[in-house]
Amino acid sequence: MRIGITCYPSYGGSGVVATELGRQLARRGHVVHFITYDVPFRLPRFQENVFFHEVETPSYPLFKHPPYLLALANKMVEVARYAELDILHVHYAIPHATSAYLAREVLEAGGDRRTPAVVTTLHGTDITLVGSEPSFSDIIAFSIDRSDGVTAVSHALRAETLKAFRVRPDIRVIHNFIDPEDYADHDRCDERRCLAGPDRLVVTHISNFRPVKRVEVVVRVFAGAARDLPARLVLIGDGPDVPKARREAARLGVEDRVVFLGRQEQVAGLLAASDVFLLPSVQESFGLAALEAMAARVPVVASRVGGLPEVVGEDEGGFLYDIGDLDGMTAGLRRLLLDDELRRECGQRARERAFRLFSSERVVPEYERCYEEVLALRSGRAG
Ligand code: GMT
Repeated sequence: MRIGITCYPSYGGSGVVATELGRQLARRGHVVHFITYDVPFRLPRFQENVFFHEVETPSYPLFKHPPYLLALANKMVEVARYAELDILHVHYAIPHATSAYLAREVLEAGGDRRTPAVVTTLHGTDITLVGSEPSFSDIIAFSIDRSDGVTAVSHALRAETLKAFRVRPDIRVIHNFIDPEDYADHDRCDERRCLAGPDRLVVTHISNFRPVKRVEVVVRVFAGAARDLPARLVLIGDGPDVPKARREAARLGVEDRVVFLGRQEQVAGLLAASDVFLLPSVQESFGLAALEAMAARVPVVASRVGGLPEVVGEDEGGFLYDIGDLDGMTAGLRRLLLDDELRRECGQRARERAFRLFSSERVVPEYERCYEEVLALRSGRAG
């Protein structure tokens, strides 16, 4: 198939999933065209069957806000014609599904022989945070309904979407995935030495440091659990709440044991050099970072919210706690840090679960089936 993929190319789970999906599809013989405003951050320089088309948004003094939605729609039309796309797979309802709808309308109105089917994948923030914003809700619902196929990254997100919007119920759940090859056992001594420094244990957190991630809670739970232990907290990523995390570390007197690594493109090595992964978010439609940690044999301590129970499993890939239960979370982290055997067992179970339920080999064919079904439906309608 010839597949156009649009996502947010910046640091974030949805961009990672879209990029990895494109790479996997290309490996399986499909031709993939990324249509985004920048090269997706995990896209390597060159891969057979993978092409990149940059969306440029004109900025005239007249425009207070450059019209990205329109520039993207126009680029989608151009690429769909030139590459004869079968599928336009957009990650995020707004504005991507709206642009894709518009592009398809333009192609149909122009009498193009071939118009791509639009598949929209919901990742969460578009529904749980942005979707609750009344100024976007009508357009989100419309764009979901006008897609030829819709997927959500967890059952929890599907349920949340149907609760928040009056939209079609045929949203299929296709979980996010990891490629086990990226987590093959390597010698991680260098990363380990750098991360652990003089300490023995490494607790890791990865996010975009937005309020939904509760990075101050990450620091608080670490400080409570590891105050008297030879452990350090490694924070990976960047975002608006970095200063909050620094302040909390200073307030709790653990600033010399908290390391801010900033954005890192390849996290598999860093995760493999970690002992426990901490994710106390208030909302997480899936929690890709938790899955990546599990694949790297690292047990997860996280909130029991959104899609995290589907990913981590109760007591399988780690321990989950209700949002308000910070004492429980602190005790769970401490238990894992104190007990080497429990940590090893739990890490092993986490990896087995990640490989068993969320491997690319298992999940990517689900997207292929979804594409085939929407194409069959469209040609049925046309016939
Ligand atoms: O977590 C974020 O804030 C980033 C956001 C994104 O757009 O990349 O992540 C969302 O999509 C990821 C990939 O499907 C999920 O793993 C995250 O759980 C989801 N974030 C939230 O629901 C807050």
